[in-house]
Amino acid sequence: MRIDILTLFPDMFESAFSASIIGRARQNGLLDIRLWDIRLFATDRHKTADDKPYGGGPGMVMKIEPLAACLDAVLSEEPPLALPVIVTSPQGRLLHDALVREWAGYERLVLVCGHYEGIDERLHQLYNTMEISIGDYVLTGGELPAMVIVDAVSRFLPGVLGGEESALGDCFSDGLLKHPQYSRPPLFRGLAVPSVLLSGHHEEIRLWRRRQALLRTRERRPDLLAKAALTEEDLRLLAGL
Ligand code: 4FL
Repeated sequence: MRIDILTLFPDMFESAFSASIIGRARQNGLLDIRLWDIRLFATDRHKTADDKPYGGGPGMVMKIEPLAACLDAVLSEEPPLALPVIVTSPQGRLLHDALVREWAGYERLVLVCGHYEGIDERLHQLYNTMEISIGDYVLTGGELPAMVIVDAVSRFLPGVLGGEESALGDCFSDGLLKHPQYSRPPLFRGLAVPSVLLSGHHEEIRLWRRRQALLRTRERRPDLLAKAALTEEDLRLLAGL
């Protein structure tokens, strides 16, 4: 998959995209990430990328000309409006699992990292944009949200995760949070690993884990539990039978 990222701070992406699973995916040619410095498309002497908002008010607005020039370069080989342009913004729709999976099926993604008080609204009139928020908090810019999107999408590309790391057994594949995990040693600072996990009884372990996942989801994310397709067994486990 090719992912074009338009940003005022291309340096921020270097380590996030070089390490670990994303770094490996790029080296293996599964991910082709192209960073575009919006400022290089400004034509004035000072390479201005932001300006005061019309109508007054605090902060600055991302200017349309450098951004549009940069997007035109990115989309130059595409029929106009064909590719959706994802724009990170606290005003966007919330990112969720279904969207991430859908995007993983595309050949290309285009991401614009929002900054300042916002982007000149004409961006959305000129291009097929989709504003996306990664959560209800404000950041210093849209670069971290863009990295979050790249990371989440990449996990669903064939070959990116090794067999050990498969995306299928993960949280949200069945709509529940994961059960607690333990590893060696069996006793640490007086805290023992639940004995069922050491018992070797596979069916008991499966039931214990499923019950823990259900209880945890009910406690922390009742919204997820309400949406999950629960079996008769799940209902019995939740009731503590
Ligand atoms: C974008 C926050 C997406 C959350 C500042 C600029 C943001 C953000 N999700 N904060 N962009």
